[in-house]
Formats: sequence, C-alpha cells, structure tokens
Amino acid sequence: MTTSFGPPAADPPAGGVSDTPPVGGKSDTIAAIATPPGVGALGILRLSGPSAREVASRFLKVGGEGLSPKRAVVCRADFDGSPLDRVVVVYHPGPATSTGEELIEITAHGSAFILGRLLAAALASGARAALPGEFTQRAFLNGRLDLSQAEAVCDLIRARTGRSHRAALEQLEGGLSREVRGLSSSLTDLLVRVEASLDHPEEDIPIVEPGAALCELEAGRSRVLTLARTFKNGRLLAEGARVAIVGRPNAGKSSLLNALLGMERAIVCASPGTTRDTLEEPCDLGGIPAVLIDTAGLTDHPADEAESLGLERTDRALERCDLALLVVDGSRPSGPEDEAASRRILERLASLGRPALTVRNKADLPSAAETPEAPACDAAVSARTGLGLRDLVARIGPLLGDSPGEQDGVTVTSGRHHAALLACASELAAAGRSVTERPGAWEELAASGLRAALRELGSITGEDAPASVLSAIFARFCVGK
Ligand SMILES: Nc1nc2c(ncn2[C@@H]2O[C@H](COP(=O)(O)OP(=O)(O)OP(=O)(O)O)[C@@H](O)[C@H]2O)c(=O)[nH]1
Ligand SMILES: [Mg+2]
Repeated sequence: MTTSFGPPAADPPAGGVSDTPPVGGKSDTIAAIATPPGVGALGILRLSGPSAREVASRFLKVGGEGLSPKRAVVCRADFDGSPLDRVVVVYHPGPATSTGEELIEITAHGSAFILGRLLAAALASGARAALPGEFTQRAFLNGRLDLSQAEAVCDLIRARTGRSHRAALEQLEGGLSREVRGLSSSLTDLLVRVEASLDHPEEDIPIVEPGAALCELEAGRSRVLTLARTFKNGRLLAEGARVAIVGRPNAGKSSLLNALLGMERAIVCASPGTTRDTLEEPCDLGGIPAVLIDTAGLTDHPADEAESLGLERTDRALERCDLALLVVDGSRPSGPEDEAASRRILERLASLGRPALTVRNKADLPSAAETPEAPACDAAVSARTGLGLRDLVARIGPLLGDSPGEQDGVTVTSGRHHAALLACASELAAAGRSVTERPGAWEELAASGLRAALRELGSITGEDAPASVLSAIFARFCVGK
C-alpha cells in the first residue's frame, strides 16, 4: 500500500524528509496518522521514538501527574495554542512495544481536519513525519519482528478473504520464519561438519562421509523445494486473480457478476447491449481474492461507436485476465452467429494462453437443444436463482492454480521469498554435484555452496538482506504502519 495517509493538502507537514526510508536511522521520534483518510468516528495519530512522550506533552493538556504507562487518559489537544479536540491518549514505554521503543497513541475524532492539525502539532513539537512502513521498520530494526514477519504485516492489511488473511497471519506469527530457521539450522550443522573436515584433513576417518553429505544436501533441497511449491497457492492468495465474464449480448453476464458478488452492482436489462463499458469489482471466490470484470456483449454489428469502443475494452479485459467465463444463454437455441462468437473467444483465449470455462446460464428455464457446433459446457448455472453457482466457484479455483488441499501449514506468499528459496535449492544442488563429481576434494566447494544457500535463507528472515532490499520492502507500506 503506497497511499499516503498524511495530513490534508491544505496542512502539509513541516520538515524536509527524504523519500527513501532511512535503514538503521531510529534515533528520532516519528509521527503519522494511522487511520485511513476521510471521515470516521475515530482517527489515530501515532508517535514512536525516544522522545514520543515529551513531544506529545507539548501539545496535549494532560494535567495532574502526566501520562502514566499503559493508562488511557482523556485530555485536550491544542493546535497553535488553541483547543483542537478532546482525545484519548495511551503511553506505552519502550522497549516492550510494537515498535520496540516509546510509543504514544492518540485517538481523536475521525475528522481529516483534526487529524491533519494533530499531526502538524506533533511535527511542530519536535517529531518528524514518518515514512511509509517506518513504524514496522523500527519493529524490525529493534528485533520485535523478523523481516518475513514485517512483510506479513503488509499482507495482513491487504488481505481481502479469509484464506488470504490466514496465510498472512500464519506468517506474522512466525510460521515461515520457524520453517526457514529449521532449514538453516540443519544446513548450518552440516556446514560445521564439512568445515571441520577441511580444517582437519589429517584425520583418518572423515568427519562427514561424502555419501552422508549428499543425502543431507538432497534432503535439505527437497524441504526447500516443498516450501517453494506452496508459492503457487500463496501467490494467488496474496495477489488474487482477474476473472473476465464474456459472451453474447443478453447471455446474462451482468446477472452472473451480480450473483457472484451477492449484490446488484451492474445494470441488468432485458434488452441486449446493456453493458457498454467494462466494470470491475473485487470478489471473494471461494477464498481467492478475485476481481470480476463484466464486459460488453460480443457482436459483429455494434449499434454505435460506444458499443464498438466497448468491444475493444472486452478484448483488453481478455488480455489482462487470468481466467475467462464464457457465458451462453442455455434457454435459447444457439445460432451460427452465437457459435462463431464463442469460437472466436475461445480461440483468442487459447492464443493468449488463458484458461476458460464455458458457463450455460438460465438453467432455471427449460433448456434449448444443444447444437453440435455449440461449445461444450463446463458448468450450468442460473444467475437468477443461484443454481449451480457453488459448483462454478469450485471449478474456478483449480483453473487459477489453487490447490485447496495444500492450505494447511506454511504458505509462501511473497515472490521475494520464493526467489530466495529457489536460489537456495540451486546452491544446494550445486553443492551436491561437487560431492558426486569430485569425490576426493568436494569439501571446499560444498562448504561454499552451503554458505551461499544459508545466505539465501537469511535474506528471507532479514539476517542477510541488503539495505536496498529493506528500503524497497518498507516503501510498499502505507504511512502510519
Ligand atoms: N430466467 C433467467 N433470466 C436471466 C438469467 N440471467 C439473466 N437473465 C435475464 O437475461 C436478461 C439479460 O441479462 P443481463 O445480465 O443484462 O445480460 P448481459 O449478458 O449482461 O447482457 P448485455 O449487457 O446486454 O450484453 C435480463 O432480463 C436478465 O434478467 C437467469 O439465470 N435466468
Ligand atoms: Mg451486461
């Protein structure tokens, strides 16, 4: 999420701030609005850093004994010496906080104006405007989270379905880190023994037999690859899929979109040519975070320029989708024009390498006889009554690469982690080859391969991640997180 949740444009934060998150710089106190822009019942301003409490007490009229640890205090917040709002403040002393340092959370009324002024007051009192993800970055730098857990915070905020949420939560709770550390620990154990053999070549009996080393390298590689394979599912859960709904006018495409969404999103009308523009809407398809795209009905004779432009957009939707649902009206006998349109769509999808499901709609009506030229149907549904929709959703998942059987356990959801695991597996394979190809002198090469494999694993949890990688990761976050 790169949205800036800063103050409104009329009240820009003071102070010059660089665009790149300062990796390692955590000596100052940062402030940001943690809630989304717009009007809400409540809004939150967070401050983190060594002088968070001191900064807050400059614009909060707390009175009495001031802010005491972990106690909610109701007080007045001022801006420029004038009353701004009555707020609730909680002070969390460091280092046992989510950022690993002193933390202040101020809950105000959820007005963009109040929150903008509150942030401006914090900046005028000595805080610096936080960069995207800087609170989580501090949690990482202070050892409260490892890198894969910090990345999971971003996935958790973005999760749109129960399954995406579970995968992100599992990673935040350390599931992936534990798996990766377990792998690192067995490879480190092997490396120590290989290095000991190198250091004591005079020993008659080698500390590690080449056969045993090969077995351990292969076992490690297989564990790494098993973990890497979960990315097929994990990527779908983290990134989602685009599903285009296409077909002839009046087939019931918009009705199907509405039925899958469970709301009347698109206009449905008995006359053909209702939908002109493409219409996109997020949808939970059996736990897969999908975007459904309704399109203009396919015709060789567009009624006007708007319909022709709509058809161009339908083609663009096909180019950009991961799967298409070709909807046909099962209550009406299909004519040559229907069959030609279906064939063209299926050929176009095949040339784009996109999977397709042919859906026979209006199954609540008496069904028309199927002609041999009509496309074979994969599912029969009624967008009007909901008949067959559950089965349709169940058929969509596997075509998108979903394997629900693999849902349990740790799932790799980040391309960065997947790439590191593949690189680790290839280092282990190279180390294994050195054992078979150079039986008398394999230790040196195997040790270097093992070290490289361990570096790849370390880049997942952050022990071995370069500063540029860290900056890129935290820049994906929203401000205030
Ligand atoms: N009986 C029945 N009617 C349906 C069903 N699905 C759609 N219809 C009707 O078919 C007509 C066309 O539906 P739409 O969803 O607008 O069809 P469309 O494919 O989006 O049409 P265009 O936007 O014009 O291309 C409407 O009168 C719908 O009420 C269904 O499952 N059963
Ligand atoms: Mg329509």
